[in-house]
Amino acid sequence: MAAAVFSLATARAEAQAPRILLDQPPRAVEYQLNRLTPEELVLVERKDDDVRYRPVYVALLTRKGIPPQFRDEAVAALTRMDKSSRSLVLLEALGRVPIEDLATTEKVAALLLGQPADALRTDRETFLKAIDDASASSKPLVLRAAYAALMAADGKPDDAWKLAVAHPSHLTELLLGIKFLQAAPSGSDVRSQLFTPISALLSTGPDVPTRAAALEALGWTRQDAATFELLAREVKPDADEATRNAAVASLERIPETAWPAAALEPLARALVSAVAAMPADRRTEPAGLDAIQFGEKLAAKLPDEPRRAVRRDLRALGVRVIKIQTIPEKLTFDVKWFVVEAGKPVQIVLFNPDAMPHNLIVGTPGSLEAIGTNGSGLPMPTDPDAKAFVPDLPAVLQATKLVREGETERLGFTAPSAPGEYIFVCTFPGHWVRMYGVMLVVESLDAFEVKPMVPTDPITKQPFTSK
Ligand SMILES: [Cu+2]
Repeated sequence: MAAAVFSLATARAEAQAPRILLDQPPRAVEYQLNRLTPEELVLVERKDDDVRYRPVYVALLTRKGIPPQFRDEAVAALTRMDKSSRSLVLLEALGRVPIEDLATTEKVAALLLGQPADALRTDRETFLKAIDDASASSKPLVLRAAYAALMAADGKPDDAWKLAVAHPSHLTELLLGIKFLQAAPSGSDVRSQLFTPISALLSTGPDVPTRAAALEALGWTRQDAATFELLAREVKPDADEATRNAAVASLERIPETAWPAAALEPLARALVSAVAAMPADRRTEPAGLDAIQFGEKLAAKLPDEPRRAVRRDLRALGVRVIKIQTIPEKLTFDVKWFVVEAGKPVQIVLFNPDAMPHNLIVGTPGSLEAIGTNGSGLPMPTDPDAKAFVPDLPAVLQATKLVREGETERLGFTAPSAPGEYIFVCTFPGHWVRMYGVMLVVESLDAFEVKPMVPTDPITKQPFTSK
């Protein structure tokens, strides 16, 4: 057979669409596809009635940063091509997603669990067979999703739980799959039912990985005061770190409206002690940063006196953590402004759940427009790790690389010594007019707390109306 080269569907795509040599061994085809950015991959030509294009659909379904319509297209094409069911196609896809790619895992699992209840019931045997075939060591994501799908098909966790208990290490995978039930039609009901078996399991003193998985799962069950209290009890200075981190991650999912007032101050203090017990250089690792940041959130809910005391203790730990997320499809950050102390260490933790890449640049007061327009006008660098769209201007103080979907980037630096309204902005082309905010640098955070002020929005020239 002659070497087949993708011909290109449209003139516009022709300019950019990469050529893939399909008539090569599967590994070589995969290699070519793996080298493409998500933006390039979606431009590759494909035909759903020609199996040679199968690897293209597999890549679209399992790669990071692919917009939802292309994943949908890939599932439909693979179902037809393989004469298979959607459930089976999606379980197979989960067997290919790297375990550390949480964003893609969640999206593919949501396509599986988000099917109508009837469809899930029809595919019950498929889930049982997947559980039978997959091993926890080689296909953990398949196991997690198959257990979640089985529970969703049954509308209750009973049979899945019994099955997991009967297989070594499967219970941990079932627990880690509970979050996938968010997408299922009966998901919240099944999740509530899981509170009882999980709290019973915790009282039996399971090994550390099972305990951590159970605590992690608990925050997805009943998101109420009882769950909060159960989790808060696990945040003790003498708890092992895996247990404590899992409890904190789970606590963060309980809505503030459900927080029991009496539990907040002891928990905030326990977090302070836990972080204080960590060596200083480890406090800036994700678990330390999460604990500090959650401590700040708890402190905000306390009455004046304990609030100031907890905040002082948190500051004494030496790191100011600012968590910023992008809001998917909205071209905004979830933080409009934040305050830091002049000359003190700061850690900005930027998480991008959006399918589109974003960056974050910190600049001097008044530099928003200059950094925005100059950064956006730069070409995309060919090196994927280069800091893209960062203009060569003295006003630029700090910059992240381009953060892709599901990635977290940490920016650690010392706050400027001169107080003022510094700016932060995303300079991906077209974003800066909406994706910006202010880093307010103050002489003293103690003084700021006694007499707070709101910085000015650098575009509207009005004070910000929210944080
Ligand atoms: Cu952006």
